[in-house]
Amino acid sequence: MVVSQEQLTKQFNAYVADDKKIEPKDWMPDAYRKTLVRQISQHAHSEIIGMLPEGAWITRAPSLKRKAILLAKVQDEAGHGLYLYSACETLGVERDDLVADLLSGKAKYSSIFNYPSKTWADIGAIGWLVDGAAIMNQVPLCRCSYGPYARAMVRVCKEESFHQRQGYTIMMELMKGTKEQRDMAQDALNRWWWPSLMMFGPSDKDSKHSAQSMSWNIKRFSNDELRQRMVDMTVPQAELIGLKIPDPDLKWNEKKGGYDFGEINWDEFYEVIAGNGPCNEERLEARNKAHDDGEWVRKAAMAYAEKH
Ligand code: FAQ
Repeated sequence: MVVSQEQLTKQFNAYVADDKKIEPKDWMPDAYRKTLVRQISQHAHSEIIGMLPEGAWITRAPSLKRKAILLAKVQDEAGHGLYLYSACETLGVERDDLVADLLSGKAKYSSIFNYPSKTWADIGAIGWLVDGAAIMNQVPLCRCSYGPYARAMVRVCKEESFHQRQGYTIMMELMKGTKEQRDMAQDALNRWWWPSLMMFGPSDKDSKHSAQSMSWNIKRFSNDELRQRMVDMTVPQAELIGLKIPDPDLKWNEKKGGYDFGEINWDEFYEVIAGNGPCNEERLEARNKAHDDGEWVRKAAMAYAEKH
């Protein structure tokens, strides 16, 4: 029986409306597939590039215990990248092509990873704020309409919640320390706060994909809704350990039951995603070098696979 395009579209829309999962072999509109490839591949690239700012501190972490914890965390991020590339491949794209787009600078990855990790406190701030923002954004993605992405997110979120606590305990310990350590923690918060809020993407009025992605149940909440939740969750955590959020406009708003906060520097955000952030060049260079250095491993793995 030949099923018309119209019937397929109707069936797809009914699935989405009933909150059922779309699976790789199901029919889906081209634009839905394209959106998923875009978002999942950017997400995968973010996990891989995201290993760099923290990886730089593994050898410098202040104790063997902290080195082991950080090593495990960075390794988790590599794993997240791999689940995400696999989820993306179920949509009919080749991982090699996705990686090539990352290495050439064509593909986007999260703006946040283009900022430098200058001190040990930055590792606390990254875990607390960056993984915190990642969880806020990714818990709703566990209910995304595309099955392989949703399922990958379940495990990723469990691991991210460990990461977030790991970062917060670093900040907590520093805040119990000397004045120098407390200043270091505050300085890290000052530098990572605004870039962490930028992770949620442009404000709703400028977000070109949100409306469509929400109607397909890929995204469940808008960029601004999730950003507001992040602020509301994080401010009490900062206060509890004596840190000050670097925002003079931050104020509790009784009526809305959340914080009002200052304007994000959108010029900075767009510069960073256009490739002109503080570390964009360095990140791509490091990733290209790792890829080139690993060529013999890929060749050996292919030769082994061909033999068996
Ligand atoms: N950075 O219309 P929208 C992590 C782009 S994982 C760079 O709002 P959308 C774990 C966007 O792609 C962090 N580009 O787009 C970890 C689009 O460009 P395009 C990554 C951004 O897709 C922790 C354009 O702007 N998480 O941190 C950013 O509806 C520690 C218009 O934007 C994910 O990827 C940005 N911040 O909403 C790892 C989560 N924001 O493609 C290591 C999944 C926007 O048209 C260490 N992704 N753009 O050229 C999402 O939820 C969504 O894709 C958003 C953006 C919310 C990021």
